[in-house]
Amino acid sequence: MLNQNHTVGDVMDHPLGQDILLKLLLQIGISRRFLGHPLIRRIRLSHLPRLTGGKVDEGFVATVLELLNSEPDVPGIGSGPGRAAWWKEAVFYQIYPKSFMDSNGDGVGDLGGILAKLDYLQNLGVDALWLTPIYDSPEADNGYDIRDYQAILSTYGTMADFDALIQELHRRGMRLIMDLVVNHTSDEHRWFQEAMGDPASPKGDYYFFRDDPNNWVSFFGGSAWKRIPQRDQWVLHLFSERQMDLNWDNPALREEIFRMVRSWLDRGVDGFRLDVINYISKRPGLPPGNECLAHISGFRGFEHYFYGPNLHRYLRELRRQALDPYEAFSVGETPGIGRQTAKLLTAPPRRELDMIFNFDHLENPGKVRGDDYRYDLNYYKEYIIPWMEDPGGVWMSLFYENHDNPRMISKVNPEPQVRKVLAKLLALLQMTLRGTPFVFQGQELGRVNQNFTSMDQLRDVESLNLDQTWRKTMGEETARRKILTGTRDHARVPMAWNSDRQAGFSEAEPWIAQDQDYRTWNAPAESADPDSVLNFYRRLIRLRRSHPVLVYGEIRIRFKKTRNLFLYHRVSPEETLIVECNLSSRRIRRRITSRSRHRLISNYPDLPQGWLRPYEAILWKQETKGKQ
Ligand code: TEU
Repeated sequence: MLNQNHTVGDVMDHPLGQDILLKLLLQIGISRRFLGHPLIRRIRLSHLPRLTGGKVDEGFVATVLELLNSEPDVPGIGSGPGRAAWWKEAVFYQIYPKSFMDSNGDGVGDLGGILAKLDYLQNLGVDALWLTPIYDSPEADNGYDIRDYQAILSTYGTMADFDALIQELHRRGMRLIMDLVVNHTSDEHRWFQEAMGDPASPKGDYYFFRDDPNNWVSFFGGSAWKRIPQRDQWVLHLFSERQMDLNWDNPALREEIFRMVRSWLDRGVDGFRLDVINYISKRPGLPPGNECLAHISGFRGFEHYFYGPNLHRYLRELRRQALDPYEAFSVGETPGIGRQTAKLLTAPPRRELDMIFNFDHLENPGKVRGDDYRYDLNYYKEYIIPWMEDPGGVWMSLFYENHDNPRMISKVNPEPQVRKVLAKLLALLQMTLRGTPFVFQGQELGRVNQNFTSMDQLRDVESLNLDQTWRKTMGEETARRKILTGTRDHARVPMAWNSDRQAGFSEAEPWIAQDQDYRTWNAPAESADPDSVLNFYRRLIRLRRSHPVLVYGEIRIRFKKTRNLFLYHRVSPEETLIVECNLSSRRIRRRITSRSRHRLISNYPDLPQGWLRPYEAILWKQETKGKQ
């Protein structure tokens, strides 16, 4: 048990402690090396409040100690790729159904649209699809507010359409994972309706009703509590006020969830992406959030649910009772989970999750979504190295984009002249690092952010709510700028299926409008151009399939400290491939030659000489002596 007399070094030696401290440093933009300093390591926790002038108070120390003492386990060792699995070999493709393809002319994408585009996806070479929620929902948060887990939202189609989609995917040797949103339901879910109407009913305890709210805040702005007059009480919602947090401590609720999960697996689903799954266990009593932590992290109360006391137990139950009997795959969306706790959540012997999504690489240290800056890819390299070198049983998910974030190209370098090489550099890294790539729709076309200029172009509940909250604290203009920069809607505009009006997405006015970029950057135009981003993805995905070393091979990173150069070997007894990249927009000196190497793919037409050009990226095959 750790206490006040232990030191910063002791906290760093604890898996959860290390993750928390590194996360906090990341948030304030201080290098992790700071915590390795012997003098810092020796500081006693009880001295922190005085030494930091109150920036870290006693409550902060007590909260961190409580968290640490709730996790007795330490990650195991072992760094190999583990057993073979389809989901390690697969390239996943994330579909945001609402914006993918509209087959019935109502301006909203649907299952029929996905079905109609399976040739495109198969041709791209992806193996598995992840669909964001398509369940029945009032769509307060585009489907992440589920009203009925057993039904399909009518604008997306019917259960028959869904069955047809699964069947057609399986016929093509492809797989489907669904989004499982079980941290919360819609306020229109019948459980919530029943709980609201009758506290004594079996569902009365399915949510967090309290006589008095605590100080936790919602991710979408404002308090995390909503007044429910029928019960003369308050109810907890970590997201919008129409997404009510489920009380996983209730065993009957867990049973219902597991049953529901099994019913989808019975239909043939191959696995799930589990929405904010690390939030499901809240600390009993829902204690108030610490102000110092809130100040650093931006979210008050987070420490009481991002790694709750029963998290491991509930994940194991879910796995044992629902996933394992079907050998179903799981990838958890886990904001705030670091490298050591990732091991505790995914190392195979622990039988919890197969993979997680960690988000620490999506912004540079000290930056948040909404900050207008240029993302330095050197940070991505720095971030990924320890995950690659000390996986501890973690199989990495490799991604830069999803439906919650602006486009990566725009973050790194929005200059149009580098767009294509940069898109290809990102693709090459994603397909050759060790882990499973998740491509977000449109990424394969090299899509970039929208030129949003006013709030009325946005549809996302997060953007609209934050606008209300932030304009009070930072003023209308600053709030607007931050939101237009970071809005999730950059990723949510319709796919670019052609250069016609509505981008070939729909016959009708789409539910969200987009700028004119699709007129040139669209699927058929790129399909016809051998040098396009789309064709680069196609070739890369095929290379990944024909070179298993890219999946199961060892990874050896070289020149780790050399800025702007990212160079690594993928090695197996059969072959060695080498990735050589320039992470910057300036030319850099090469450290290897092209001799005895055969170029498999690169983003410039000719071979490099002594220099790597802006964002140049090459995949080499090392020639073996006998074959020269
Ligand atoms: O996102 C959870 C999450 O923590 C963030 O990514 C969130 O979108 C936001 O950036 C917090 O500031 C998941 C889903 O991916 C997201 O679309 C949902 O809105 C959210 O959960 C609630 O279900």
